[in-house]
Amino acid sequence: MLALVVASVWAQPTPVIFDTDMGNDVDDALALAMLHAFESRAECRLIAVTITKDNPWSAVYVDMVNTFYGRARIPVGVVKGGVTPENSPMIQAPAERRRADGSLVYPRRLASGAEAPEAVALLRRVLQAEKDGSVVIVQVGFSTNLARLLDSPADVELVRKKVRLLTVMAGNFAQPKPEFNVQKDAASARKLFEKWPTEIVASGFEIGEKMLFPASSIEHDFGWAADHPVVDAYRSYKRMPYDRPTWDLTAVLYAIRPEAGYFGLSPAGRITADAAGRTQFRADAAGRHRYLLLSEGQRARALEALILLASTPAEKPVDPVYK
Ligand SMILES: [Ca+2]
Repeated sequence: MLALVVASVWAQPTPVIFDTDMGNDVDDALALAMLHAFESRAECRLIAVTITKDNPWSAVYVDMVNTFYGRARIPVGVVKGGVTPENSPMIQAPAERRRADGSLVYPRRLASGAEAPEAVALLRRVLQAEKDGSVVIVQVGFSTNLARLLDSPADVELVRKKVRLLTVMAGNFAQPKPEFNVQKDAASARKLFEKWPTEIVASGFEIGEKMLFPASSIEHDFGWAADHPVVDAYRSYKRMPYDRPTWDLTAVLYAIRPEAGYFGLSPAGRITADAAGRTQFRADAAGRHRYLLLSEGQRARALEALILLASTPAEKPVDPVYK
């Protein structure tokens, strides 16, 4: 009983920044839904979303999802001169949906990503406002924004002071193959692993690949909303039904519940990346990097948590269905 009281006094919601290439794969959308579930449970506080896909629909879609979950106040920052500018139906189709009367199915603040602030300035501003050693950053796209934050010594100092942990979905620690998030902006990924001043935990390609988000969950677990922007994204990304690896979701789960035993951890070491987008890990007791491990015994429990969190009803859904 005493332990419960103490826990409730001390368990402050983790301030989180979500840095995403929203639009390139549907796991980013499910990962953002998980963060909203964690915020509803007072386990996290989403202080900003920053985007590394240089497409105007990315910020619009993120803002739509935040608004859908009742959190339109969350600032969204965008990359300038970033990679993967191509359009993507998973973000554009839900953003363009309208009702018979012409109104948007998913209202939002931003009409275009062009209205959003630049990501690095936003990162600086939100970090300055938080307590020292408190912020967790989850990077599930390219390293463009975070690498740019390392360009000024004052910002490196700011990161060192404010950030407790950076989790990244990046790399492959099972096979020496290029991984998309590293490959698309390898210069920034290399800089991040070389210079980022806090602990980094990486969820490699091989972790999310072992746990597939099931199409059946999309079809059955989101019935609490007549229209759901994440369901629409999933249906627009590929032809249903399909199961999809949970890459970005795993980085969120570890970031918010690092002590829950969903995953194992490698020894401490140093991650490096080459120009082709391959990562390498060298164990080193003085290193600040680790990567996630997943045993057969951990797999079912972790996947169930990902599904339950991604499909958790909004506190005040925009368009609730009471059946
Ligand atoms: Ca991603």
